[in-house]
Amino acid sequence: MLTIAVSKGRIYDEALPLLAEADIIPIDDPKTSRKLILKTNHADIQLIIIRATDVPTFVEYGAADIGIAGKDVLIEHDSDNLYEPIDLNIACCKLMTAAPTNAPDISGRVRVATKYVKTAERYFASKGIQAKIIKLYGAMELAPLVGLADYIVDVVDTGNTLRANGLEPRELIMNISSRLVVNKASMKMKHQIIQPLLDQFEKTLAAR
Ligand code: PRT
Ligand code: MG
Repeated sequence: MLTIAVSKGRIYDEALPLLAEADIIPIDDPKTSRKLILKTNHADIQLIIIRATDVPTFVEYGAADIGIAGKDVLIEHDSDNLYEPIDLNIACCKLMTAAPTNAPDISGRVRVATKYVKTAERYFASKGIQAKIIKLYGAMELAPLVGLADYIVDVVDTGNTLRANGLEPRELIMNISSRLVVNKASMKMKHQIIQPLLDQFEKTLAAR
């Protein structure tokens, strides 16, 4: 059995055409089904539907052989125990700092709300800025509006969410896309099934 871990939503939506090109077609639709394991047109290939931030964990421990995860999630997960062979160039966005529109720069210690704690710590340290990082699990945009933080670190696509909350993007930390990740043991043990899949993904991406 080959198990592929993906998250519901934008990654699933953008991964479907890639999987289809590799002749992997899920039988159930996660939008209408509550199933967390989706059968495919192959009896020996299944998809598991999990939270985006959990994908590297499932793949690292071998509960999934392959996964698709955003680079934002992968750098925050911060593990050497995963192969990351292919940039799928899907679910693209930017990891950025943001602050209330026109707010002056803060001198001295800043407070930063984010779910990307490690990444934010590294970023502000690399800039020589002292930062108190405040871990949140969502609605980061709210933090500066209610005085919890001076900045947020979050992924930005259109910028509409920032604007709707009176915030503006400031510094680009990193361009983000989703990557294929592979469990190291699976790469060896299931090479016969995984390698052709990787080749097909490469081929599809090269033709885009
Ligand atoms: O939603 P959930 O809490 O389950 O987890 P998640 O938000 O991590 O998952 P999901 O599916 O929303 O995102 C999965 C991956 O998609 C992320 O890890 C990113 O790599 C990538 N991605 C691409 C994005 C976006 N674009 C994006 N715009 N992830 C999140 N957003 C959110 C952002 O957090 C903000 O709330 O969308 C809002 C900003 O969008 P704009 O268009 O208003 O700028
Ligand atoms: Mg989300």
